[in-house]
Amino acid sequence: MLPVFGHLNPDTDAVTSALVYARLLSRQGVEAQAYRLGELNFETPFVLREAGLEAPPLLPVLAAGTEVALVDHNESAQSVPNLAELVVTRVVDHHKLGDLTTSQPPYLRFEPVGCTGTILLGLHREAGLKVEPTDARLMLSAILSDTLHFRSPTTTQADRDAVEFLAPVAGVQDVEAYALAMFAAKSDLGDTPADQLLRMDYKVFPFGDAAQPQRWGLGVIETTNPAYVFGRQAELLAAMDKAKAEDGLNGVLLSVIDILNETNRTLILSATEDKAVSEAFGVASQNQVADLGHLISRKKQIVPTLEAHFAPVS
Ligand SMILES: [Mn+2]
Repeated sequence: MLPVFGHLNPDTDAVTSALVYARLLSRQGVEAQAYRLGELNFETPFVLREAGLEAPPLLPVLAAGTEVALVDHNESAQSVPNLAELVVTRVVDHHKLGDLTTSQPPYLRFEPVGCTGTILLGLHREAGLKVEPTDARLMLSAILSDTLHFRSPTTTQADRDAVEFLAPVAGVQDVEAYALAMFAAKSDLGDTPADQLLRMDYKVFPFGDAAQPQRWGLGVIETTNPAYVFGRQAELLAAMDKAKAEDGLNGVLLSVIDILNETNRTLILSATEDKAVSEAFGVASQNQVADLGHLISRKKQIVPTLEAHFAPVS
């Protein structure tokens, strides 16, 4: 039974892509089982409930040599801690290639599209398999989630075409209303502890080179209610400080994305973060907040800019 899983601090795409890819593989004769690497955010339970599905189980500790399939990620810092001991046989992903190495020739499927769900739809077509309504809803939800319903600059025509195809198969008549319901569920954060809010959509990235290695934690809160998040600014800054120490990081940033207005205001923890952000983005912070304007994609805008900033000067 091939374990299939997405990244740590899973988002909707990480969870639904594991479910959809495991089912696709099973329909193609490769017995596979979906897992998740952590607790769900507030959006994914809504999606699973609408699809009539349970969350996949947490990934158990896997013995060295176990074959696995990765979806929606490929960097070891975002995966299971003992990834280096496992045998990665398949990756379906839409992120930049990181430090992945394998002991055998793997099946790799990377496409520069807005969502792993879009790639998975293509795999169904290539295999000549009819898309089941439940899988259609999962892929549709993931695309709406990852692209913020086409607001993100990561959106491609392939994502738009996929949504147009999937919505009727999934039985979703009003895509706009469904996307807004997903975003409302995601924004309903209640009294979730600040630590958990920080880690809900949080990834660690290596920057720089061997001579000056940097590890940064980059969190994102996508919300239709940014005022609520900024009401908890002090707690969130304390959580960032703690994460920085615990994970031995050089810096931590938390970007609060206003989904409906497509803006990014990023919390700045200390002088280190302030220096990096003002040099990399040309934006000075005020009261520990840097206004990054319409830079709402970590993948396409924040990470590449920081990567260039920390790149060794030759
Ligand atoms: Mn994704």
